[in-house]
Amino acid sequence: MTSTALRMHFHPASYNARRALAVAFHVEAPVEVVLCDLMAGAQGAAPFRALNPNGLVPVLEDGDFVLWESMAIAQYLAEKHPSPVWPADARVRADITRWQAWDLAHFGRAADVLLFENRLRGMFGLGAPNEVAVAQAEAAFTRHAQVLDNQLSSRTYVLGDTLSLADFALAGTFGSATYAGAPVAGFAHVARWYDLVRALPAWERAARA
Ligand SMILES: N[C@@H](CCC(=O)N[C@@H](CS)C(=O)NCC(=O)O)C(=O)O
Repeated sequence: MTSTALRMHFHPASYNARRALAVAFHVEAPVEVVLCDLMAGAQGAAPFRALNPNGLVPVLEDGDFVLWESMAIAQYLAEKHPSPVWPADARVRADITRWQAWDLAHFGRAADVLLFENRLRGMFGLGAPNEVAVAQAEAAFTRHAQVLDNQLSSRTYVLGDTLSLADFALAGTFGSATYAGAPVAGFAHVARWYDLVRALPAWERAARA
């Protein structure tokens, strides 16, 4: 195991970055947090674009290896620092990846629309929310949250009794959705689970970073 310090480009308002940093803390990766000042536009500057041409956080630097996309970062860190959140079993890994993919394709997408319409538009002077887009995203979010709530109705964590990268993935989105004013009420199992994940020392530490 290498002991080279990793660099995580991060912004405290980003739940995608929080998810990746929480995993880093949880698996005890030696990570240095580097602020990318999104409010000042640092993500658009050439040095950052050279790391991530998408201009988004998080980005992980491990020596000359540069990785963007929070789910990929989480898997990479957990692979390098073995722990129960990313066990070797192929089926468990596929199950985790399933939920990460579902988040990116469905759950998180609905939450992102609401984040843009309800929060970012106002923040950046982009006009009033598009009511049609909000209604569609709320309906999609509700449908997807129900899937998660059903999954958690008989499990402590998303996969079962054991915390995994799936929990970090989905808790990041749920946190962002809550901030975005998504219809998060009425999903009792999700609420119980989210409180559990938020109380993890690694999550709390990432939330304070
Ligand atoms: N799918 C990416 C999404 C990353 C992303 O959207 N990051 C946002 C913050 S949550 C960002 O950097 N936004 C800056 C911008 O849009 O200019 C991931 O999971 O890492």
